[in-house]
Amino acid sequence: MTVSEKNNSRKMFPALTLAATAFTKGQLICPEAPQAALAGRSNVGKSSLINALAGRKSLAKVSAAPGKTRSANYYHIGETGAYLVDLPGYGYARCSRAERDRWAGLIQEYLKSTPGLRGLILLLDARLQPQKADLELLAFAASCSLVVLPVLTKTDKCSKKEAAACARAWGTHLDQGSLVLTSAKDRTGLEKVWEAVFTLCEIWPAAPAT
Ligand SMILES: Nc1nc2c(ncn2[C@@H]2O[C@H](COP(=O)(O)OP(=O)(O)OP(=O)(O)O)[C@@H](O)[C@H]2O)c(=O)[nH]1
Ligand SMILES: [Mg+2]
Repeated sequence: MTVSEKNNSRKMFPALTLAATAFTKGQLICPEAPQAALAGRSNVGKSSLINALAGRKSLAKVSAAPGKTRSANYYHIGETGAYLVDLPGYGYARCSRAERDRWAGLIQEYLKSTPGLRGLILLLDARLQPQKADLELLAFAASCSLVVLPVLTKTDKCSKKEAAACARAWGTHLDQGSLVLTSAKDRTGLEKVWEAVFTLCEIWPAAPAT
């Protein structure tokens, strides 16, 4: 992508602002409001993708150590009334059993009890074969009849060949054609993710003035 393409793509992105943080099921908000949520294993790059989508460095907290996001974080999408929601990661083996159960309970409750949820953006590491925890979440999403948008992350860290092999491996579990390849680092694929969010939430937000 050229510098001018990067600048143009930034201009079309709406602002994201933190609206609410839910550590417990009782703190989940706005179940009826249109929203799309980012889910994926710990460390896959959910919060980094939120920052890249917002064009901000530290809107969402990012860490090289897994288990950084411990709450469901709701972000306003511009002034549309719709939300983008950053969920805690799952499958992080090194935190306590109680903590893992709490996060899984929060994610499942959010997915089950949010009628406004228009789609789940499922983040998958472009360098890895499908993992058990990913397949479990995919099955859970199917049991809730959720639309899933699969997104490969960290494509800057692998070759095109590796990312294509990962996409093929996912082809037996989901519609390979709908996979979006992204990198929060070099800003690949962000327009496609935003377009999918706009379509899912049926919004066409005004871009912030630059
Ligand atoms: N090279 C590269 N690194 C990335 C990318 N996305 C995320 N990372 C790195 O991966 C690590 C984890 O990123 P996070 O965004 O915190 O991951 P997360 O999925 O929100 O993690 P939890 O909150 O623990 O569930 C950080 O060190 C990021 O800098 C990417 O596209 N490219
Ligand atoms: Mg996070």
